[in-house]
Amino acid sequence: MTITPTRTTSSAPAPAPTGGNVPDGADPRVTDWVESIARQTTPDKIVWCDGSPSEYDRLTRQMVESDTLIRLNPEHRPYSFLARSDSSDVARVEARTFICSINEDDAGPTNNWRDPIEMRSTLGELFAGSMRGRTMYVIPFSMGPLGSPMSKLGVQVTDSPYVVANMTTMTRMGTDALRLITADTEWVPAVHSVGAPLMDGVKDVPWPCSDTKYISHFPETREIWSFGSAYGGNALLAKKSFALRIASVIARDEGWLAEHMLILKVTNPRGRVFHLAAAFPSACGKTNLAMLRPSIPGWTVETIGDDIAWLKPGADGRLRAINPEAGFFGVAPGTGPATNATAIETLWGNTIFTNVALRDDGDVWWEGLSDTAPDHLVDWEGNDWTPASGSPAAHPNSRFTVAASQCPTIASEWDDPNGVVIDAIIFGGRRAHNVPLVVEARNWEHGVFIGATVSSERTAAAEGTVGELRRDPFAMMPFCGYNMADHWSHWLSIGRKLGNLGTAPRIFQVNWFRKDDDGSFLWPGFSENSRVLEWILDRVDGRARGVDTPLGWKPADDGINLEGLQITTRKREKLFEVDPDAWLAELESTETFFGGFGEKLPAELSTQLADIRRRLKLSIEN
Ligand code: TSX
Ligand code: MN
Repeated sequence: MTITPTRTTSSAPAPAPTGGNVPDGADPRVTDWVESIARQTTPDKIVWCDGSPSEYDRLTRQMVESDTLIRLNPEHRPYSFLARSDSSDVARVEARTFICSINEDDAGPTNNWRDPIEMRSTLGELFAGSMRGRTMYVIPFSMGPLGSPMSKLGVQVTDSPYVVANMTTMTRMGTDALRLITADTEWVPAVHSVGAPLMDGVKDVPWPCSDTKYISHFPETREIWSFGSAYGGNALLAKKSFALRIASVIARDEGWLAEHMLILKVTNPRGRVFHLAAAFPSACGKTNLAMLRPSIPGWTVETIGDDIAWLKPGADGRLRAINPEAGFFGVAPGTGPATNATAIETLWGNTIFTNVALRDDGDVWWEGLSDTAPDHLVDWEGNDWTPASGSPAAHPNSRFTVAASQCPTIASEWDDPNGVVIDAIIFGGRRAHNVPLVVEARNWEHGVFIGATVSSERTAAAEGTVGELRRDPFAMMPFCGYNMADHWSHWLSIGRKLGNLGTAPRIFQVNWFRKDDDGSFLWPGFSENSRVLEWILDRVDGRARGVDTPLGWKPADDGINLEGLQITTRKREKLFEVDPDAWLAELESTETFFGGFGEKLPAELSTQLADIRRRLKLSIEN
C-alpha cells in the first residue's frame, strides 16, 4: 500500500487504536490505517473480525434483533436468513462507479473518470463522521487460497454488519488473512460506509444507506472507497471492486489477468481432465454453466468458480487459474430444479438471501424456483403478494450468498494454491442473430478480437432499441479498472508470452441464444451445452475436425453430437449459418466501436477486422 498524504495526518507514530479488539501482531500499517479511518469516520466502536463461526453467529443474531435479517424456518432452510434491502438499493450503480486514475486516458472511454484529487476531497467530506453511532468492522481477507502465490490480500472496513456476514462467506476472512499481512506484503485498503450516521437517540432502520453513492477506485494507490450502498458489488468490495477493477490493474502491471470468468473442470469419457475459463455478459446464465450437469454419457463437469478468474502464466508456460472468491453471490430468479439443480442443492442452508420473497412457512421463493407460485407470499419489499399481484415477488436482482464448499459439484482443486491449467477460453453472449453456436478462433489474436466484440442483443425495450447490440468486451465493461483498449493490448502481450512457448489455451466463441425466424430458440441450452463443451475439448484433444468459416473454425456437419436431440438439419444449418451481409453490417458497427478507443486501439484488432471482412467478401464471391 502507498500511504498518501490525504489519508494520514502526520508522520509521527500513530496512537494505538482507541477502540476494539486489535489482534496481537497486527501489522502496524494496518492498525495505523484503521486508526486513521476511525478518526475520519468517528464510529462508536471498532471490531476486528476473526472470521470464526461464533462471530458469524453473533452478528447474524444481532441483525435478526435489529430487523436487518429474518431467520428462515430451520426445518426448511437451516442457518439461513432473508435480508430486505431499501427499495432504492437493489443493484450495482454503474453511473456512480468511478475510476480515479491520474490521467483520464488511463480510465478510457468505457469508465466514469474522476480526478483523484477532486474525488479525495469529495470523499473526505462524505466520510467525515459517516460512521457516527455505528460499529466499524475491520475485515482482513485473502482473495484466493490463504498463502497461495496467486492470492492477494485486502482489508475492508465497513459500518455494515450485513457486509461482514457476506464477506465471511465470499472471502477467506479473518485472523488467518491478517496474519499474512507483514511489513513487506502488499494489501489493498477498502473503505465502506453505508453513509447513514446515527444521531443520538435515533432508531436505526433495517437497511441503512444513502441517496448519495460513490463507488470509487484509485488504481495508482490501489484503494477502494465506497459510500452510500450496502448492496452486492457496491459494498462487498472484495468482489467487483478488488478482484476485478483493482486486480485488473495489478495484473496488467504484473503480467497476469483478472477476468470476469467462470472456471470449470471437465473430464471426458477417456478420463482426460480439462479446465475451461468462460466470460459471459450478465443474464447469460454464467452460474448455470458453472454448475452444468452434462446430458451426454461419460462426461463429468465440476465447478471451480462462477464469476471471477485470476489467470497467470506459470513457470511451465501454461496459463493457470484460481477462483479468488470463496462463495457464490448469485442471482436467485431463474434458478430452479430445471435450470440449475446443483445451485438448488447448494442452497439447502447456511445461505443469506437478499430481496427474495418469503413463504408463509418461513422458507424462501423466487420466480423460476417452481413452475407455479405459492398462493401467498410476502414480497421483497415486505408486502403481501399473490399470483394476481402483477409484479414479481422477488426482486429480479435478488441474490443468494453461499459458500462454494457447499456446492455438490465443487472440484477438489477449487482451492488448490497453484490453481488449475486452463486448456480453453470461451467467450459468450446473448445473440439472437449472427453468432453461431460455437466457433474456434484461428489464433490468439483472433480470440482477442472475439473477446473485444462480446455483446448481447437488447431484449427489453426499457434498455433501448430491441435487437441493438449492447457491447460488453471481455464481459468486463463495468469491471475493467483501466482503459479497455489497454486491456486488449495486455491480452495480446499475454498471448505473445504463451504463444512463444506453444502453450496458450485455445479460444472459442459460443452462443446458446440464437433464434429461428419464428423467434424460437434454436438450441436447447442448459445441460445440452455439454455437447458444445465436448466439441471444444475434442478440438483441444486433437480429435475433432474443424471447418473453415470467415468467423473461425466450426464443427463439421457431424461434428457436434446431436444424438437424442430433435434438431432438424435445417435448424442445425441455421445454428451455424454465417450470413455475410449481416456480418459485414455488424463489422461496420464494430469498426465504429473500435474507433472510440482512438490511438489506444491495438493494430492487431484492426487487422483482425480487415481479415474477417476480406474473408466474408470472398465467401460472397464464391
Ligand atoms: O443459463 C442459461 N443457459 C446456460 C446453461 C448452462 N439460460 C438462462 C439464461 C438466463 C439467465 C438459457 N436460456 C440457456 C442456457 O444455455 N438457453 C436459454 C434459452 C432457452 C430457454 C428455454 C428453452 C430453450 C432455450 N426451453 C426449451 O427448449 C424447452
Ligand atoms: Mn459477475
